Amino acid sequence: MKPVHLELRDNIALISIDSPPVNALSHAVRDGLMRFIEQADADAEVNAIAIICDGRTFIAGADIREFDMPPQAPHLPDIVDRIDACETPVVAAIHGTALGGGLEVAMGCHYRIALASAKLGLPEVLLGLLPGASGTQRLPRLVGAEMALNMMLSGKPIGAKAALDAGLIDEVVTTDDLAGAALEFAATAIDKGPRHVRDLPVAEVADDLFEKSRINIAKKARGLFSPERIIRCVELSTQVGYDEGCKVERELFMECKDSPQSAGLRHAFFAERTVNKVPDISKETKVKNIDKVAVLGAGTMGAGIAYSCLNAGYNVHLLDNNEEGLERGRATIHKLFAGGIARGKISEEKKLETLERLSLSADYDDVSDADLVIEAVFENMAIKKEVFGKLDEVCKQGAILASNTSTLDVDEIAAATKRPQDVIGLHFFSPAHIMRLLEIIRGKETSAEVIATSLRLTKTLGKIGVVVGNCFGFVGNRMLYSYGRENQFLLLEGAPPEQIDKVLYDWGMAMGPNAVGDLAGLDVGYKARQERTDLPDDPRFYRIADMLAELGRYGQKTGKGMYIYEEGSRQPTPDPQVQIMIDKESRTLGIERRDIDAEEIIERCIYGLINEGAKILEEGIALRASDIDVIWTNGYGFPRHRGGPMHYADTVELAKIYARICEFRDQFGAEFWEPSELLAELAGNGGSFAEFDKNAK
Ligand code: 3H9
Repeated sequence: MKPVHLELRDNIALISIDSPPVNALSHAVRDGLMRFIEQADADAEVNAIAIICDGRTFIAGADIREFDMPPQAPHLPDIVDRIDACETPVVAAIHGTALGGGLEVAMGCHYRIALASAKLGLPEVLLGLLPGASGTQRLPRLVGAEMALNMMLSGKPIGAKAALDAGLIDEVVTTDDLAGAALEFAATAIDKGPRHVRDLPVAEVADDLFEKSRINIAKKARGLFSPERIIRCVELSTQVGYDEGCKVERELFMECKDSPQSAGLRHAFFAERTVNKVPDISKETKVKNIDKVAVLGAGTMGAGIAYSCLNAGYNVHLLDNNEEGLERGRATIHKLFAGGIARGKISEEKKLETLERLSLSADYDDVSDADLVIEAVFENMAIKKEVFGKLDEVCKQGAILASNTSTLDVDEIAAATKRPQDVIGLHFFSPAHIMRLLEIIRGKETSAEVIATSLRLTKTLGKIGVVVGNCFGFVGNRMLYSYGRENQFLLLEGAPPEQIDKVLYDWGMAMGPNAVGDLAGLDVGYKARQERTDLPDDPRFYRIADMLAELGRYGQKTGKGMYIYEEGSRQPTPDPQVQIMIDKESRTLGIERRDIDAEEIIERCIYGLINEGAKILEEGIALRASDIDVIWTNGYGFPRHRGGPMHYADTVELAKIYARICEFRDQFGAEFWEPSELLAELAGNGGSFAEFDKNAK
């Protein structure tokens, strides 16, 4: 079926686009749109044209999947200009989201109307792009350069009311009948005639607008390629004519589109949508109804999870084993609400209304009617088993019993109950109300219904859930061990903590590993390592982290860890005492210290991650390489513009990575650097993780 239709209603041409799921501007849509615009404009019977979309949304942008293929005419900029050039007035009728190329089509129209619920934006920056179909030249003409810059640099859409106030649209439609409103508006536009956005002047701007903007993005959009180019285009819109501005926009758009950053960000976009595809879960899989959620353990994590569930609309019961714990949990939740209010995310009334859905107690009987229980007690197997044994006794049949374990064996926890099919791991990341990632760990016996319900839960919480298999540390924390291990070895071999942190931060990580350790608390990793019996018997393994923890230097919370922190500050300052300690330990262990360059730091830490990621894939713990990427970009501060560790590996080439890992094995030992068999195989036949994913589908 053709995705674009034309119908004549009382001398008004109604062009409708029907290309599910989001009416993206694929070649077929562009072709149909161009043809019908030309046909309608040439038709003497047609007095006005309205463009409208079927389905859930107006055009959500260019078809991102086509960016990897050679461009095919008609090109979007030409379509937008052709719409603008119509002698017959053209109206865009918007519902859902008009994004990117979709908003550019709308701005090519002479008028725009939108339902009150509609959202309009230019989110190209989130894909490493800039608006490439005259958006950088049109938006400033409609809303002014400053607001246009804000919209393009943040990528955030605005609502219909704000769009009306700013001059981006001409009317907010108050009925549900958008097509009717479009025809009505088009009839009134016949007398007004076309209003060409390209001919509008750009209002005067403050002298320092662009300079300030550049300073701002240097901090906020560290290392990103497209934001500076967006500024350049918008600045041009204030300096040169429309055609000249569009010419430069086109050149810069192509540069962005062909950049590795945009490829990485596009990969991240699709990877986050692919995680929902789990082989044995389909739309037909039954989903349990969740109304009451019980959270066990009122520590920071438990309270954060409770807060997220409350905000998602669930009834929440927070359980702890004593009054003191409950008081602490209650105080944390109130603090989180206060933060939300201060940031304007929630009102005082809404807070009070939401808190009515919260109850707290120390009595297990109060969770007996919960549909979902999330256990967030200490990361200790004996305690978890005791808790799950109790839950098995009190909880109603069919309730989901979830553990927020970050490392432990979910099957062993499930074995403490007589209903392993209802037990699952839901690994939240800290702070739970902010971090979007949730690892969903399926045990051997976890039912499809419980997994499908957990996926639904993550959506309701506004998070991204990735289904993974059961092994120590699952995907994220298991890989973190290799990354952290190399960091620790590098310290002993001669790289100071601040050098390692700077190199990895400059490479794009949100923070360096040593600063992260201090933030998370060095005692946390220490305790986890103490619990394990399977760690390598190598005195260098996490040696410095262990020594610091044993000295009570836990990081930010004690004012000292790998770094020192001034009272009330989170700013790490290198501590000469720590360097003396590391130097001494290197000597004790007989390790010769040397100068280590940035390349080696990056390769050791990142290739360590990739090798472990490949082993995880090979063992079937992750379904796809792209799932691993979603976990690392959303849970561990891996630079999104590099797509994730596995996508990054593809960009370097697997053969090169494999060869380097073999060198590391020969230099540092097979215990830590045995190459993954899958990596060896893919490297050997010129393969990639992207192909592996395609074949796995
Ligand atoms: C652009 O326009 C460049 C121009 O300036 C210049 C060009 C010359 N293309 O997110 P969902 C798929 S750049 C192809 O789950 P929601 C998506 O993969 C573009 N496919 O739904 C998924 O597929 P599947 C600027 C797309 O309701 C399905 O649609 N525009 C596109 O939560 C549903 O998506 C953007 O950046 C696309 N453009 O959210 C908008 N968009 O079912 C990007 C979606 O197979 N899109 N798909 O997994 C979005 O932000 C959200 O998808 C949207 C809907 C808000 C629209």
